Amino acid sequence: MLKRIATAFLISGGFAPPALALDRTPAPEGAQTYIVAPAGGATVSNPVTIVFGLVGMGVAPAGVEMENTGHHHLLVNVDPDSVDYTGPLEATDQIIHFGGGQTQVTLELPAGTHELRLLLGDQNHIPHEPPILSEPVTVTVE
Ligand SMILES: [Cu+2]
Repeated sequence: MLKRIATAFLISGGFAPPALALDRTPAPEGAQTYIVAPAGGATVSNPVTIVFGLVGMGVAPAGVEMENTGHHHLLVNVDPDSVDYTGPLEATDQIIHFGGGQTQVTLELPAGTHELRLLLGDQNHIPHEPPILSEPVTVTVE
């Protein structure tokens, strides 16, 4: 725990009062998330159904504290290096939360090529330590 606070302190590059720091949840060994569908390189048309896969953990809604669980976030054209893994994930057009515990979504994507990833968050929307981040899947929307 001390190590985690120290890491958060270093990454934030400033003063982060430990009393306010939310601990990151340790990821169980071997946990992985992945995009089941569409397949990488697929050309698809709207609406696009994206199916979320998770092994080594369970899905639980946001706000539910249960060991070895989390909820999915879909990253659309997000550089994973730009994500702040030390706190709650933002909710944007490109970082979509599935706090209800959903395991798939059907959505409209603009025509063009998109890079999709899944990132699991804990009950507080904070990525696990280490982050459970999928490999990217690139799709082209007609
Ligand atoms: Cu979330």
